[in-house]
Amino acid sequence: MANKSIDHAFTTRSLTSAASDPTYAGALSFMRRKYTKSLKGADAVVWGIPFDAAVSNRPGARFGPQAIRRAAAIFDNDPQYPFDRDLFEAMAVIDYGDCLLDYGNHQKTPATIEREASKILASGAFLMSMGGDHFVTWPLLKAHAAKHGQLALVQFDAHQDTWFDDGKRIDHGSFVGRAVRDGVIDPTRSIQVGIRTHAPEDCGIRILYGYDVEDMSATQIAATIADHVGDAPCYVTFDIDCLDPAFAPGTGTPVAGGPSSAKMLSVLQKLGGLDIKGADIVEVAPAYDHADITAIAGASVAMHYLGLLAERRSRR
Ligand SMILES: [Mn+2]
Repeated sequence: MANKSIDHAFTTRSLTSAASDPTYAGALSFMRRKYTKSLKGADAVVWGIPFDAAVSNRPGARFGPQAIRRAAAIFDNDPQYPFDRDLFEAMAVIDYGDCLLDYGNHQKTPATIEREASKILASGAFLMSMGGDHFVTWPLLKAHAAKHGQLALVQFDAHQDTWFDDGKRIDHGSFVGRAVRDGVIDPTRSIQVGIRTHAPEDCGIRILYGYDVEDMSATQIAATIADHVGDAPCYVTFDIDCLDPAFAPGTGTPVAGGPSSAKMLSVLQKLGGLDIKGADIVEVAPAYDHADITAIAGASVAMHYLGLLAERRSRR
């Protein structure tokens, strides 16, 4: 048992290098990153946003960050597949904990998330957020656009999230339309992947529907995304309900006929050419999960974001 340690999340002094906690024990943080509210020296920040008051169907995504952190314990200190590297060898990643929200005052929620996200982004670190329902992406997009300008949105989702919006609603199904109308995202460079519902409007965003995704290979899907987004600064949001309920039962609004986790993780791995400015994973609701299927898929999406970031940094 050489070089073994435990509780890396609070015992480590370094923000880099893989942890060696046993996968079945030790303090949980995302991939055992150091838990800290200090942004100093962080290249990337993992942050939980435990909010699910905007759902149209089943609640429970407020437990998403906890479930994803726990599932992330499966990533031990071996090089992470498919990146074949210690993601933290040269990249300092912290777990910033969660966003504190007033569960009795939801109208304050978007401003709180935006303010806290802006604080993190001001440090220069990459922000990878864990929802929460999909409403949380709205204030996250605003914070990222304030720093980087108008963004292309790459959205993995069963739903377009362009339903009715009056600019004030706290609704997980309308943030995309709002982001288009407010100029936060450029619809002509944005793309939605895995859509299996029809909203009243597409807002000019390119859609790859669920059955298109079924017919296409991961390589074709990734190439279509890369062609459409081009060199625009982009934000990637992954609603876990993009996956078929067979691969992600633990979510609020499941829709049959979706892709596998293998296919979509493979797509993510191939997006290294994009100029990704921020990313999130949302809608993991562990109360409806079985054997951590959904939480593991969500943790894997998050790990892939960090893998792409580690690859990008090594290319510099
Ligand atoms: Mn969604």
